[in-house]
Amino acid sequence: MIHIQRITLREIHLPLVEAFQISSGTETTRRILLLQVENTDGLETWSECVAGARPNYSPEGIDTAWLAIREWVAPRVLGQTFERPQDVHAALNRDLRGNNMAKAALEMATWELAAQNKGVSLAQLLGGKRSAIATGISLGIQDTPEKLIEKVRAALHLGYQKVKIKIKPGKDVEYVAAVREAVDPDAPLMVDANSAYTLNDIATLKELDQFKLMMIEQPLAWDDIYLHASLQPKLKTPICLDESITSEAKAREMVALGSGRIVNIKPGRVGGFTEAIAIHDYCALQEIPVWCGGMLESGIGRAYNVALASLSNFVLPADLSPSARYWAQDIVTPEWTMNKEGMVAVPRDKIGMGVSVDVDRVENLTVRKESMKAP
Ligand code: OSB
Ligand code: MG
Repeated sequence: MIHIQRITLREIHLPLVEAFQISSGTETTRRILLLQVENTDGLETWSECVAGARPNYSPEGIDTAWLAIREWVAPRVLGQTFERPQDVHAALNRDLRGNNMAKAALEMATWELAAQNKGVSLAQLLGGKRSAIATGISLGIQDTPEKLIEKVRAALHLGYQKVKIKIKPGKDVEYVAAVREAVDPDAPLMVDANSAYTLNDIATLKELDQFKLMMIEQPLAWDDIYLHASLQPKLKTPICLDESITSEAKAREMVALGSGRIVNIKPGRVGGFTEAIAIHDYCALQEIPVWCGGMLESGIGRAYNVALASLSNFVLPADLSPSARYWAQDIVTPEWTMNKEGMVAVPRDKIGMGVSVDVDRVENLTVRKESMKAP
């Protein structure tokens, strides 16, 4: 039974090992919103709200998510009884629009509580069958093509099964051409534009076709489905939608219009696991491959992504780099690691998410804290 009595929000600051630049902004220190969620039966868990510091990826930021959780999300759940996490999802979506990352942070915590309650791993509760996840790296925009080549080579050497290169106008064809020239002609490369282009850029986007990219992620506007449908038939490279897929309904629009051929699923972006699984299942039926994206999560958010990526239609490598790629020290034990074949193990033999939170360290890193209790 899900019956939450207390939710504690905390903001921690974790410096990234290296700054991460995408077309819409740069992150150097991650401001992370964590939730500590206590059930009445003594079960307790942690979850992560994946919103960034600024609304340059989606309309949410950690400050708006904090407000949304305190004012609207938490009051719908605290002190109420739910049989299943899916019921929490339904309660959070009744007449409460958007705020998906705020909703997801709490909805996903209830899946973890349910896994602990049943004594199964989170992956098992979600219906995931994989025991390891093929992993890709996401490389931020670099100052020069030479620096990018160096990073791509290092990533391939570490065993990453996919290398995603962030692009923006002026840092696209030249950079990708240099990389393709420098690495194996079959090296698994893709690009992510984070909405930096418009239909006026078709010539540039078509030029990218020559580099045998696995896909181009979110070339056009962050909330667009319609214009991507006129772009996809003009490109050989499959379009993968990220920002635009905020629900199963959006995935249906993508398929109906032909706006893309691959979906990046981030549970935070879609309001949690219930919706993420619905998108996964729908895409499986439509033979649309999916993969699990990342939001520079700490080891807590990463645990939730690993569990989700164990589902069967997550057939392409996930943005699930190991802890050391992002942090000098993660906030979970054990830290997330990747083997030489580019695989991250799913902790299927542990109950729940499979890592424990270093609570003392989180306490030390906390810059802001607020608790909400059941009435
Ligand atoms: O578009 O996938 C994205 C990070 C922040 C915001 C958006 C994106 C990303 C990444 C990072 O690509 C992936 C990761 O967590 O390694
Ligand atoms: Mg993306």
